[in-house]
Amino acid sequence: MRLFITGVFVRAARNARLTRGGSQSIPASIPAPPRARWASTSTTGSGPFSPYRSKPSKASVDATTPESRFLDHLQNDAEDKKIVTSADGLSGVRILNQAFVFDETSNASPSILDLVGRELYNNPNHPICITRRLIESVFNHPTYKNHVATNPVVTVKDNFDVLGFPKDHPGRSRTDTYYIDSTHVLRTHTSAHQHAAFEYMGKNPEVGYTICADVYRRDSIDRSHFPVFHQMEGAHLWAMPEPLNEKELRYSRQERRYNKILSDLKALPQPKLMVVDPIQSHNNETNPIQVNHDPKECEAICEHLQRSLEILVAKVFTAAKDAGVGNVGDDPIKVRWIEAYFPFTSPSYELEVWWQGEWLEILGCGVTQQSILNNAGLSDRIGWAWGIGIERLAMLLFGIPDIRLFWSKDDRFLSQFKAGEIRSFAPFSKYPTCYKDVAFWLPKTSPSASPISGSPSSSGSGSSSTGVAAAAGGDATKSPADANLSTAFHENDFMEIVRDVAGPLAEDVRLVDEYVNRKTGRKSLCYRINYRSLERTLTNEEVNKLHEDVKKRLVDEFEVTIR
Ligand code: FA5
Ligand code: MG
Repeated sequence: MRLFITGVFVRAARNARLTRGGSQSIPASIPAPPRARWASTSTTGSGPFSPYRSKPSKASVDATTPESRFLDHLQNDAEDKKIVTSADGLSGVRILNQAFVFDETSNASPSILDLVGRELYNNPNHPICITRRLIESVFNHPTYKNHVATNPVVTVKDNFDVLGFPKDHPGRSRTDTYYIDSTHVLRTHTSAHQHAAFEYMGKNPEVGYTICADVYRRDSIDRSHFPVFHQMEGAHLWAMPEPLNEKELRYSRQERRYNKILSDLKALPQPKLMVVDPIQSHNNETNPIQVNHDPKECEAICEHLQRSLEILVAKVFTAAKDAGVGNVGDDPIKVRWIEAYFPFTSPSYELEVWWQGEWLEILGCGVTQQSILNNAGLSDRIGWAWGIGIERLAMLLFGIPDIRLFWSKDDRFLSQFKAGEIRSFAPFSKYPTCYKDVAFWLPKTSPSASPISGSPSSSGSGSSSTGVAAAAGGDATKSPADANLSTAFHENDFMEIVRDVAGPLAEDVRLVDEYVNRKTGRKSLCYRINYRSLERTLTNEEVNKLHEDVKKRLVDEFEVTIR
C-alpha cells in the first residue's frame, strides 16, 4: 500500500499518462403512475418529465376478476389508508395515488410504507435538503440539470434489468429488496432512473444531471443504516461533435471529443485534500475498461470523474470544518479511492473519507456501460456516473450521530437547521438504552449460511478489504441469493421483524452468539437488540412488550424455537 500522497502529485502523474497516449488509434402489471412524479429543480431548462414508460391500459385488465375489482377499489377508495384488505382476502396498497395488489412476492411492511412520501429532500430547512443543495451547488446549471424523483415505486426492469444486474445478483433478493409486487419494487438506488434521465438528456441541452430521491433497502439496524435513506446520482456525458465537413472521419471526431474531455478536466479546480490512490491504472483485469472504449479517452473520463468528486468532498468537508463540526481541527481532509464493481459501470470505484479515525464509504461511481447509453439512444456519447449516500455526508456535515434522527418530527431536532447553513448539531438528550437478547434454534431445514460470516452491516459502511463492493444492496454473505427461498432464515428478515415491531425505537441489532449443536446439527443464534428512543425514556413494560412481540413473530414466521 502506498503512503499518502497529495492530490496534486497524483494528478500530475495521471496527466502524464493522459498526454502520453499521443495518436493512439481508436478501437473500433400494474398501471404506471397517473402523472409524472419526477420534477426538475433547477430554475432553467425544460420542465418535468416522467421516468416511467408504457402504462398497461385498463382495457387490457379483465374487469371481472376479483383482482381487477379490488384494484379499482384500491384506486378509488376515498379513505386515506395505505394498506387495504378486501373481503376476498386480497390486500394491496396505494402509494402516491397508484394502486397495487399484493402478490406472493410482496414484502414491503407497513412500517416502511409509512415512510413513503415524507420528501425530506424538499424541506429547505432539513439537513437532507441542505446537503442536497450543497451537492447541487457543485454539479449545477448550466452543465447539470438537477432533478428529484418523488415516486419511489419503480419497475424491476428499471431498478435491475436495464442496468445489467445478473439474475442471481443478491440485490434482487426479497431478503434485500422491498417488492411491492412481482414487477415493482421500492427503488434500491437512484440508478433506477438512469435510463429515463439519459433519454431526457438526449432531448435537452444539459450534458449532465443529478437526481435526488429516497431509496429503500432491507438492511441491518445500527446508527448508520436505516431501511430508507437518500441518494443522489450524477452523470456527465460527452457527445461526438458534429462532423466539420462531409469528409471528416469518425476517428477525427472522436479525437475532438477526447480533447474536449481534456479541456473540461483542465478547467476543473484542483481541490486541497490528501488523496490516497492505490489505483495505478484505470484499465486492469479486475476492473477493465469497456471493449469499445478508447483507453486514453476512458482515462480522461476517470480523471474528470475523480476530480469532480474530490471537489465535492473538499467543499463538504471545508464547510463542516468551518462550522467546527467533528473536532477535526487543522487535519487535512483525506480521501481514498478503491476499486469496486457495479453492473452498470466499468471501470468502477468507491470513494472513502477519513472521518474520526476510520474510512467511511460515501459513494460509488464509474464509466457508464455503453450499452446503457445505446439503449437510451445516446450511442455517440460517453461518460461517467456516481451515486452518493446523502445521510453519510449529512451526518458528517452536521455531526448528527444517529441516522434515525433524520426522520424525527421533534422540534428540538428540526428547529436546529436553516436553509444554506452548516452548523454542528446540539444533542438535546441521551435517553437510557435498554438491551434485550433473543436466542433461538433455527429449524433444521435452514441453510447453513452464517449471518455472522460477513460484516453484519456491510452495505456501504466502512472499507472493503477486497476492494470489490456490492451494487445497490445485497450481501452475498448473509444468505443464498434466491428470491424463492422465502422460508430460509436471513438476517435481514430478523431485522425487518424488529423494525416492524419497534420502528425507530430499535437503535442497534447485532448477532452476539452463534453455534451448532453437534448432536442435532441445529444452529442456535443469539441477537442483542438495543432499544432506545431519541425523544423520551422508554418504560420497562413498553420494552418487554416490544421484545415479546419480536419473539412471537420470529416463532410464527420462521418456525424457530426460542431458547
Ligand atoms: C449504489 O447504490 C450505486 N447505484 C451507486 C452508483 C451510481 C455507482 C452510479 C455507479 C454509478 P451503493 O450500494 O454502494 O451503490 O450505495 C451508494 C452509497 O449509498 C454508499 O456509498 C453509501 O454512501 C450509501 N448507502 C448505501 N447503503 C446505505 C444505507 N443502508 N444507509 C445509508 N446510506 C447507505
Ligand atoms: Mg457501496
